Amino acid sequence: MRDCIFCKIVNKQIPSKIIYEDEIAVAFEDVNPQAPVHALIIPKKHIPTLADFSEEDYGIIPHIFKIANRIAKEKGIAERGYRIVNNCNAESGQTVFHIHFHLLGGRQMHWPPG
Ligand code: DGP
Repeated sequence: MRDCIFCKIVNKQIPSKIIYEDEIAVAFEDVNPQAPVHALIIPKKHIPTLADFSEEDYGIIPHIFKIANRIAKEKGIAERGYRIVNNCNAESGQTVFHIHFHLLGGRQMHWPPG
């Protein structure tokens, strides 16, 4: 999608620190990290939110989780613990409308989230 910032990252039209990439997904460092490890994992396909998934899109989810676990292991946080977050639509705090999963770790997390 032309005006989507994450599509521009996928298409290398704007720079990002890419950690992982395959034909389905890309993972890169969040520009405003909220933890020592803060990656965003996104499908290359432009889907605005989880609520916009069609039946054919659900296969992306296990793929994203597999990438998250791989990155967590590479970053040394798999045993300590990590959190995966998806914000869906305005009340959750979603600001970029290309679905993304936050992988956060490297510090003590709190519950409930704000
Ligand atoms: P959310 O609130 O769930 O929509 O999170 C959007 C995240 O995207 C937020 O943590 C900051 C990050 N972000 C926004 N623009 C950019 C960008 O241009 N590059 C990178 N690397 N991250 C971005």
